[in-house]
Amino acid sequence: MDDLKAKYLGLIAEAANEAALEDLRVQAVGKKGEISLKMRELGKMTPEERQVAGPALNALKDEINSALAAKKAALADAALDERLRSEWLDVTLPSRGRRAGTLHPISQVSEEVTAIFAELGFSVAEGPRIDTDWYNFDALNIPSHHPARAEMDTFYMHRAEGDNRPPHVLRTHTSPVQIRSMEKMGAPIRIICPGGVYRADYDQTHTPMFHQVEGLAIDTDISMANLKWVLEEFVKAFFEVDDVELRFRASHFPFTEPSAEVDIRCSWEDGTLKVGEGDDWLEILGSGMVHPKVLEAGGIDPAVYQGFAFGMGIDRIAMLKYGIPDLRAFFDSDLRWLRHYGFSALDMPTLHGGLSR
Ligand code: 2NM
Repeated sequence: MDDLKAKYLGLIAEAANEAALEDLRVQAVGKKGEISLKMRELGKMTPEERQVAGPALNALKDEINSALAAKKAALADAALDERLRSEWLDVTLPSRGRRAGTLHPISQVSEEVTAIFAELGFSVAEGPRIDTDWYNFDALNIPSHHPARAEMDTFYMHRAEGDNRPPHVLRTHTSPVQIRSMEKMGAPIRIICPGGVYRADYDQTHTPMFHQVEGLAIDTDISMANLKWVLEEFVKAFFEVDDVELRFRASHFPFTEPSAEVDIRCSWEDGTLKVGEGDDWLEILGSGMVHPKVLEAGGIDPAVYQGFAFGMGIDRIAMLKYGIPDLRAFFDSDLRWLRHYGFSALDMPTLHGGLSR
């Protein structure tokens, strides 16, 4: 028994970890452990022998169990000490300087456009991105079988069987907001509607979601001349140049009559755009006089009121102004891209402060 005791107390003292300790426990006092087997031999002993061996074996078993427990606690302490040493962290250190987030170029340009048109007396109107096909199409003089509906690559919302609400679409332009605003505010009205729009189209120059800003001015004495002046003021302010030349090309939209696409005089040198000079023309927007049927759909009397409207792509004018080559990168959420093209959130664009600095 002295040999057993010396052997196991020695092995326990040297056990390197809990697993080794558990192996020793099984070896010594487990069901078929060395000491348990000895205890089974008690039955074969004479009562006198048993009276001596029994308590001695029990005492040995107890001693080994306490040695196991003590070593287990010591190992756990050592493991904790090691964790505290290796996982130590000085929480009083100053934190690593964090980089402030930046405004996405689309947000920046939306703010710039809003600031310019605010100065011209336009307020901002917003509306739902999911709307009925009446607001998105019919009210804009695009009836059911009009080819413009097919050309728009519209996303239709799924409708469950038996759902007899009118069909809903992801708005393909922000014009439904203008119809809603006419209904709500009546005439005279001067608004711009910036926001995301959706068309099922995806290639180098198209993403299925993009951003538009549309403008609308309705009063009793509005003409294309007012449109031309407003757009000139806008282009000068937006591109931060003193002079621009606009070219109106006759065009067609269902919601305006007459309609015009507007180009600005520009030059491209080494891939950089210069607005207001050169021999190239850059198409930036569509516009026209609001069709009488559209005024009527908005609840405005076309015999009394008339107005102009225009629409342009925010993503596109952002690319032009800030020299961003790839449209699809706008929506990748690539942090390096955002750092490169992002704007300080604290420098809100204002006309007097300089739009973009
Ligand atoms: C464009 C081109 C021409 C337009 C029309 C309207 C509304 F709702 F007032 F009739 N909003 N925007 C319009 C007109 C949009 O985008 C190329």
